[in-house]
Amino acid sequence: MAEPNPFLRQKLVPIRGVPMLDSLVENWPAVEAVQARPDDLLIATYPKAGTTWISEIVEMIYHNGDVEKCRRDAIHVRVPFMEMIFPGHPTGVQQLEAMKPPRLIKTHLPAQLLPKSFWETYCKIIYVARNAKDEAVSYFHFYQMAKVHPEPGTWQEYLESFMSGDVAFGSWYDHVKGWWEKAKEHRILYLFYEDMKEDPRREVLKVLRFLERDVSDDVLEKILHHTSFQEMKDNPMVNYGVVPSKFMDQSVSAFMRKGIAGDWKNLFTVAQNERFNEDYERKMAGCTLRFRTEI
Ligand code: PPS
Repeated sequence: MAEPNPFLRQKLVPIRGVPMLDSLVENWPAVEAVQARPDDLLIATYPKAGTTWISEIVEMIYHNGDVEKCRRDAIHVRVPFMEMIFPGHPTGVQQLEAMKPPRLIKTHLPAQLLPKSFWETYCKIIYVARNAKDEAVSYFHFYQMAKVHPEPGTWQEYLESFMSGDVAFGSWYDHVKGWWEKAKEHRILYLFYEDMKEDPRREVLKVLRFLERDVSDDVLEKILHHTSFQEMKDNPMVNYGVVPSKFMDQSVSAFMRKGIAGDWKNLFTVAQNERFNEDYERKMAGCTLRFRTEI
């Protein structure tokens, strides 16, 4: 009988108290030793916050709107996922080491686990946050299709895991708060998914200012068009269509699933919503962060 694939339906194990996919543990010393460069741009997010979207926007900015250059490879090759291990591929760390600067780097690590060289080099960081309810829904669908994760169980069971932070990369609440605190002292552009949905032009202009770059109006239009949900959904270089279905089964749920704010209303029951709100107030008490759960 064939051995079970160790990358499928992995268990979560704590790394410095944060639940992580089992496969990441062995590689952790290499992650901690990553040497950041001052010209790196780190894209940090909790999973499902709009990582791929902001990555493609920045790629388009770096390539002055040249769509063909942005189609040269899949997004996880162009913007290596620092702490990740894909079976049969170089690790995120190895990809970064082989990459020519300026590097774009993806991470889902909570701020307290970021390799210290990123703080020391003072490189720029873009953090994107998304409201907790849509996060829970998007992550639940992702757990079902991206089979590196543990089985999610029912929606009710998954929601409990999400609220208690027992999901890959840990607590959403701690993640958004940890990075919010860091944004007070580091060069971090803290963006919100809901703002990007509401007015992508305004948010891309913010990114341009932060990166101290300028593009023509034509290029800005190209960036907005190329990174619209529909364009990205149809683009195999960003929709993860190149990942084998045994790892990401898009027939279970598409990676580019709905791309909206407020989808949580289709899944949360009234009772779940009440319980979630109460728990949310407790966990976010004293924090100045404000999220919109619809736009
Ligand atoms: S991952 O796996 O953590 O890297 O996923 P991530 O890219 O952070 O998040 C995936 C969700 O972002 C939505 N998405 C978009 N929404 C609007 N516009 C654009 N262009 C866009 N690109 C990706 C994607 O659909 C996932 O959200 P859900 O709610 O599941 O649809």
